Amino acid sequence: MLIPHPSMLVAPQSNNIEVQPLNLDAPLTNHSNIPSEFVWPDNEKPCLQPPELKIPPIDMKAFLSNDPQAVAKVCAEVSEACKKHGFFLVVNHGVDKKLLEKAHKLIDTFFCMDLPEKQKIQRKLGEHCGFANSFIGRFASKLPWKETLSFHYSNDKSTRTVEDYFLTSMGEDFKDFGSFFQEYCEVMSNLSLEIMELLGMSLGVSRECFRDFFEDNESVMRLNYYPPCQKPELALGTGPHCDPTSLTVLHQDQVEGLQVFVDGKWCSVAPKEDAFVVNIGDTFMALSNGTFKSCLHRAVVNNQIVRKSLAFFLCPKQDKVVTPPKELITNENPKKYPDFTWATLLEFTQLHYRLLEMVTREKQVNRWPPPLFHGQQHSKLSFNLYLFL
Ligand SMILES: O=C(O)CCC(=O)C(=O)O
Repeated sequence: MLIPHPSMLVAPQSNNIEVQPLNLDAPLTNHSNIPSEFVWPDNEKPCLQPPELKIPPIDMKAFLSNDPQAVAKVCAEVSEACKKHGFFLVVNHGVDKKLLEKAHKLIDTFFCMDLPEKQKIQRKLGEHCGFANSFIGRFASKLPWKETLSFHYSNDKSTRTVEDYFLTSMGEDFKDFGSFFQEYCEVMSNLSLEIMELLGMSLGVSRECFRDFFEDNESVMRLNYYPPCQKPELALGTGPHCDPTSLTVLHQDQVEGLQVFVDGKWCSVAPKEDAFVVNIGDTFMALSNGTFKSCLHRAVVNNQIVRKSLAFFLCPKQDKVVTPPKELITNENPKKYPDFTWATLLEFTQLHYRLLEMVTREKQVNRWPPPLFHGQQHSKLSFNLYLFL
């Protein structure tokens, strides 16, 4: 039986975040069609059985073993994957299976609450934290078939950003929820810093170079919840986008849905319980002076079961200047992007999301730098951030 999620039944509003039921007088299950706001144009509709992307499982234990041969092998694999498409898996990462199981359970706990409860932390226009459903108030078309809960994490050990956020906005009942995700983010931050060592070595700079850069990271965590959709061939859970952040460390449940655009076609990334999916974001692409790619991806939905994913988006401290290490700027590979701070890029994503609709896939791949950094050449550039934040 198809079970629509009640909070999907909300209409987009243009100037405020109040939600109104869509004018549907019967449950969605009785409708042969989904609301038109969720229907994607023909040229962007999902392919539900794409080929699988063969991405290398990167053995973190081998990397951390300090065995020179094992390290060299892992670095070569990462380098190849990141130059080609920017996606890889990490296995033997040391993250406790129980932590992941609990995280997935808590996603259910949160998203299965009644809508008014979740709306206690409804994300407001212009903000990137809180609960969002149907991206109300932002867009009137191409809505993602999902709900999300996003929050900030700071690696400044004197703060407990996540715990405080939930305690303040949801009350005492959410203290444990907040402290659990505080711990989850700490674990993700540590893993991301290890991956940064690996990326540094794979790029031929020092092991510490990027680790040090991200040591005081101010990152974003997002829980994605995709209810079943009776017309999965018309809708998308997450629209095509590249992450503007630096590195994404994602854990998906056992339900297929993540797709990556590689070699001109959409490919699926099969779920693997013991692995994290890691992808390069735009900010790291700039830090690597364009050597490593930030890749277009999206998530499709299905008509049977809920799909869940947990995404940790590693970001630099907001005022840090993003500039590649000098070893990566050469005569053969001159500096590709102007320096910027993550705060500026974040502001850009908020002010100008959906400013530029992508015309062709080719343009999407060449979308950097955003117009903000590139004078008035809007027509030549495309920067697809609108579905990210
Ligand atoms: O759920 C997924 O697999 C992808 C999620 C994603 O791309 C995002 O949250 O930005």
